[in-house]
Amino acid sequence: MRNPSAHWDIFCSVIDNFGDIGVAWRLARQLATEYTISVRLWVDNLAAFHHIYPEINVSAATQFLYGVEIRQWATPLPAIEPGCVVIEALACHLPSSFIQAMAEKSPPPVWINLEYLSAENWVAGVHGLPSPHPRLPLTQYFFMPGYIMGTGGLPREDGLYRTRDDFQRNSDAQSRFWASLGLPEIDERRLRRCLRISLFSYESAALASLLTACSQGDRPIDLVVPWGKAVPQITAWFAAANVRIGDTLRRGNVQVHVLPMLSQDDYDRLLWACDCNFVRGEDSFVRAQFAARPLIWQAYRQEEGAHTDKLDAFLDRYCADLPPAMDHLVREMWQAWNREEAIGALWPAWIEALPLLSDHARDWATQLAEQPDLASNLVKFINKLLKYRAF
Ligand code: TRH
Repeated sequence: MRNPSAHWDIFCSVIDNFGDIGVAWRLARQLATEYTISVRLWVDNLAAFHHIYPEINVSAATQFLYGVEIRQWATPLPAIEPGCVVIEALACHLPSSFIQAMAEKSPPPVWINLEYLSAENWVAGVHGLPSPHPRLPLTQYFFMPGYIMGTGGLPREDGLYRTRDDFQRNSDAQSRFWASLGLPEIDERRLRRCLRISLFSYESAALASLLTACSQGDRPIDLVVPWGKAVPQITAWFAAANVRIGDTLRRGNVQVHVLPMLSQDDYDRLLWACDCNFVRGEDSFVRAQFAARPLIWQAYRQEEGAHTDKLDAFLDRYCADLPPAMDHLVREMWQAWNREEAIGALWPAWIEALPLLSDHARDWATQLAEQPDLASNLVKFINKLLKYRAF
């Protein structure tokens, strides 16, 4: 049965990197597959989309995937009738012709401003607030993702934890996954003590210290790196000439495997399969929390250091149940990584603490699942608005 609030428009402008499209695509796909809502997703950079979803045809003006109609957001936008819901994802700005068309539609669409994620306390106070348009008969509503009740929650599709647990319990599935990535065989001796760590980061002055610490540590470490911003610095640290996808670089106790950028679904599997994950931005950060494995987050740098407030706010929540020594270690490590300071002095303690940090990561993921997810909160919020408007 079709959902009565059928036909939603979601607009996504890729400001940089992959987080904007990563979040918008997850939401569009979940609304279409779990709520049978017909979604039209407007994207201004299909090349970025193709990186995280290789099925995307970068030159198609219209294409369908998982029941989502994906439209190239060209300028000017063709004259089209807005859907009954319009979502402006992550600070993108709707074309003024489209806003005009929204104002002329009767009744006007429910207009949602889907904001960035933050663990800060003010988020719950802003979530759901209306913001009337200064000239037109339109109201926009703030929808704030967040970690606590009273916020919009986190994007988490149905069955995610079941799929994760099945994978994490199945060593054959994990071996097949590693083989599918073309990782070289590890001899048994190395395998028993070896840790696998994924690395997704921005350029960082701290990267060299991570590589040095891994190379000098007691345990062999496989650092698995999807192609991206970290590669030039890794290349420089190894004094390698020309690093390519598929290469393996070795020094001391560290091996770096350079992978292609994976599809979003395979990237999830990578997070689930690793003993620890370095993540960044917004979406990989959330997925790493759902992976129930220890993580180190590099926040997306914002003007006037706004990202440090986000970092502190998250750490306050994440560390709340940790014993003091672990609390201290997690804070020190994350702060140093974000300040791009050398992390070598903290690394042995971090490796030592991985079993405890793993237990904590699982508890944290379980706690997150006690909250309704973002799509269900959004559908509820919009249905309420549509219902009141009908009277
Ligand atoms: O790529 P990011 O740094 O994205 C952003 C953007 O910079 C954005 O403008 C900013 O607003 C936001 O951060 C806070 O990091 P993020 O958010 O983790 O997005 C990465 C996406 O790429 C995520 O959906 C996971 C996906 N991904 C893959 O699909 N395959 C991969 O191999 C990797 C490493 C990531």
